[in-house]
Amino acid sequence: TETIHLADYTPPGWLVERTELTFRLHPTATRVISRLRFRRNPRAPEQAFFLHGEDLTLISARIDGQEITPEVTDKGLTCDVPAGDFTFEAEVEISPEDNTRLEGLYMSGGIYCTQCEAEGFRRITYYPDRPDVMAPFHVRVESDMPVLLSNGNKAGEGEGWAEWDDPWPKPAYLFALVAGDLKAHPGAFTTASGKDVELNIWVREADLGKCDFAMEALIKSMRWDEEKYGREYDLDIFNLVAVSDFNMGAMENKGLNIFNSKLVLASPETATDGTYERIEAVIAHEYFHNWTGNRITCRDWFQLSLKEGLTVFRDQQFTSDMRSAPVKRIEDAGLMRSHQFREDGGPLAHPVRPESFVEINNFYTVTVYEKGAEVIGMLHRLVGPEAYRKALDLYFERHDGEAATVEDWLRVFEDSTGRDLSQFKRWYSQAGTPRLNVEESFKDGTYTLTLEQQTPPTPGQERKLPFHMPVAVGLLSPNGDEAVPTQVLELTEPRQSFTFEGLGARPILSINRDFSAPVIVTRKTTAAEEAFLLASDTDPFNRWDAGRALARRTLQQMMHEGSSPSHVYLGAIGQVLAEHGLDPALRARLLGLPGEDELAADEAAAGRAADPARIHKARESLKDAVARMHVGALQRTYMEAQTEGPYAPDAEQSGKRLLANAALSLLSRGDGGDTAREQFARADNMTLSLGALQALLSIGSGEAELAAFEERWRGDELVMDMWMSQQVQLAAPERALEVTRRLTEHPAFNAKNPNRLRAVIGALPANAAGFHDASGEGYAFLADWLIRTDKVNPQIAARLSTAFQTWKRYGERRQEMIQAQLARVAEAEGLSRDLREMVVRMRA
Ligand code: HT7
Ligand code: ZN
Repeated sequence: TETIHLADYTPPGWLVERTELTFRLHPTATRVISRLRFRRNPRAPEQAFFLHGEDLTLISARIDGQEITPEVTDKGLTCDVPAGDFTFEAEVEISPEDNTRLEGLYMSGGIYCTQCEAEGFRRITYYPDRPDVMAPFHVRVESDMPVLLSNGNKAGEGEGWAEWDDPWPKPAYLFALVAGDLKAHPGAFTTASGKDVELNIWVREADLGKCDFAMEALIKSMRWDEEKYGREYDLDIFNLVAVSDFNMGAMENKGLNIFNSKLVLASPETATDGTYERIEAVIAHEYFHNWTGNRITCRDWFQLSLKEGLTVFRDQQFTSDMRSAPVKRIEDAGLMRSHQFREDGGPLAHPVRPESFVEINNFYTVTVYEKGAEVIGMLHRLVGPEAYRKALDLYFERHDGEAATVEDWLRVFEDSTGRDLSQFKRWYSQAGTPRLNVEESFKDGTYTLTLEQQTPPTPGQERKLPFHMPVAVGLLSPNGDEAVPTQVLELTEPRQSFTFEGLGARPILSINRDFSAPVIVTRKTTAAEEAFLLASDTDPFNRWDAGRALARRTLQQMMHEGSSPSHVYLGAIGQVLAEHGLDPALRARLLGLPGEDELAADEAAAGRAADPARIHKARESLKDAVARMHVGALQRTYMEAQTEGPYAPDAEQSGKRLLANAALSLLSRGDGGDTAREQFARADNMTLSLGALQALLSIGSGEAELAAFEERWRGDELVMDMWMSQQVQLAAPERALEVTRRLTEHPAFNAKNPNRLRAVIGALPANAAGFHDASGEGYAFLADWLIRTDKVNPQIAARLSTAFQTWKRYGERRQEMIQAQLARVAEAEGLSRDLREMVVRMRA
C-alpha cells in the first residue's frame, strides 16, 4: 500500500474550466456522461495526464470529439493529450445498488444519493479528484424518480429530467446528486442584502412531521453567520436531504447538504434533548461550511483541519450563543479529554495537520476536528475577538474561490495583527497532549506561579519543542473572593514564571480556566483545595474540573487502598445538590463522574495496569454511596427539576430534564427503580422515557420497560438504535457480550447500515468492563465483526477498530489477547486499505 506525504505535494498539471455531467440513473447500470474542459496549469511542473477512477466501467472516451483508447488501471486513466486546451468526454457505467461502501453514488432505501468526500467522486467518473481542482458544474439528471437534485441553482426540468447549474467553482468532493421519492418541508430566508432563498428539507413522506426543528436550526444558522461573520448565502436555493444509510453525520455539498437522518428528524416523542442539540449543531456546521470549506476549500487533504477545525470552532460558538456557553464549554472540553486525549496518547496519535496517510478517510478524527477547533480557540483567545474578526474578514477577502493551506490561514492572522505565529504553528505539526506542571510559591504578598511544559513522544515524533499557549488563570482568596480575576498568560518557554504582587494571603490557584489550552495540568493539590474550587471557583469550567478531580481522587483510593468513599467528595456533592440557584444543566454536569475509560487512562498514567472490572465496581459503589447519603436532597432535586408546560427542546427545559435524569439515576439505586418506572409510564417525550430506561438498566432492571419500548417503537429505526445501544452500554459486564450478540440477531439490526452497526457493535467498547472481560471474548467478537464489516463497508470497519487503540493501558494478558486479535484481522483475506492502515498503526 502506498503512503501519501504532504512533502510530495505538486500542483495539478491541468485545471478544469467547466464540468458537465449527465446521469442516466439505473439501480445497477447508471450511465455517467462527462464533458470536461481542461486547461494546462501554468504553475505546475511537467507531468503525465491522469484522471482518477475506481470501480468504473469505461464505455467510451473522446478528446476534442475524437474517440481515444486510454490506458486504464484500477486507480484511473492516462492518455495522450493536446498541448493546449482540450475537451475530454467519457461515458462510464456504475452500479449504485451494489455500492455498499456508501462512497460515490449509492442507494439508500430506494433513494439515489452520493458521498464524495474525501475521494468518492472517482467512483462516479474519471476526474482529477483532488480538492485543488475547482470548476463550475452543470449537471443533468435523467430518471423517473419524482425528485431530482444536484448542486447550485435549478437550470430547468421536465418529465424525467432536471438540470442544475452551480456557478461557484468547487472541487469534486463537494459534488452531490439525489434522486428519489422525497417530499419537501419548505422554508424561506431573506439574506441581509435582501436576496430571497428557497429552503427545502427533503425526506420520506412519513417523516415530514419531523423537520420543523431542523428548518429552524438552518434559519438560525444562516442569520448567525451573517451577524457574527458577515457571511451571506450565495445561491437561490438551499436543499438538505435526509438519508438512512450514511457513513458519517452529514455532508456540506454545495447547496445540497446530505444528512444522516438521525441528525435531521426529530419529534419530542422520538428524539432526546441531546439529539435536538446535536441536530442544531450539525445543521449549523454543514451550513457554515458554505464559506469555510466550500468558498474557501483545502489545497490538499493534509489541510483538512483548515476547514474542519475552523467549522467546528464556528459551530461551537453558535451553540454557545444559542444555549449556555459554560455548559457547551464543559461538553467540548469533556469530549477533548475523553476522546482526543485518548487518541493523542496512543498509537493513532497524529498532528492536527498530518504529514502522511495511507487512507484519508482514517484522518477524519477528533484530532483534526476537535483539537483543530481548540487550536483556533487558542488563536481567538490570544488575539481577542475583534482582531479575530478582522483576521477572518481578511481570510475571506484574500482566499475566496481558492484552495488554501494552514500557512495561508496563519498568514492572515500575522498580517492583520502583526504577531509572529511561527511558534504557535507547532500546534499543527506536533502531536501529543502537552503536560503542564505547576509550581507555586508565596512570600511577602507575592505569589509566583511557575509553569513547565512537556509533551510526550508520539509515533514518529520522539522530541517536541515547546508550544505557544494561552493559559487563563485566576487567583481566589481563602474566603472565596476573586483576588486576581482571569488573566491570560502566554506560555512560550519550556519553563516560565509569572508573579502576582500585593496579595493579602496565600491565594488558591484556578488554572487553565475555560480550558484555555488543550493540555493536561499535572499539579499536586489536596482534596480540600479541590472541594474549595468546586464550591467557590468563579469559572464554571474549573468548578466542573475540580469536581472531576475530587471524584478521581476518591475512586483511586477506593480501588487501591480499600477506602470507603471520601466524606469530602460526598459533602461537596451535597453542596452542589443544595445550590438551587445554579443552572440545572451545570448542576447535572457537576454531579457526573468521570467515565470508566477516562479512569483507565488515569491508571495507565500512574504506571498501573488498568483493571476494567475494578474500575467499574469502584464507580458503581461511589454512585451507591452518593445515593445513600443524599437520598433526601436527590428527591428534592428531582422534584425541583420537573418542567412545566408543553415540551420544548430549549436550553432551559433540557437543562432541567438533564438534572432530573441525573437525580433519577442515583435515586433508582435506593428505591429499586420505582421512581424510574413511574417516570417511564408517564413520560410524553423521549428524554424522560430514555432517562428512565437508562436508570432501570443500570440497576439490572427494566425488562418490562424494554419490552414496552420495543413494542411501541419497532417501526422506527432511529429510536430502535437507542434501544439497542443503551442495552449494550448499560448491561452488567458479565452480560454485555451476550446482549450484544443477541441484538445482532434482532430483526431491527442490519449489518449493512452504519447507524445499526454503531448502535450495536460500536456500543460494546463503551461498556468497558464488558468489552475488556478477562476471557478476551469481547476482543474476539469485535475482530470477527471487523473482518465481516470490512467486506461491506471499509470506512465503518476502520472506525470500529479504534476500540483497540487503548491496548497499552491494560495488563500483559489483555495486551496479548488484543494483539492476537489485531494479528488475526491483519491476516484476513482481501483486507481494505482503510482497515489495514488502522491495524498496522495499532499493532505493537
Ligand atoms: N466534511 C464532511 C466529512 C464527511 C465524510 C468524510 C469521509 C467519509 C464520509 C463523510 N461524510 C461526511 C462532514 C463534515 O465534517 O461536515
Ligand atoms: Zn465539517
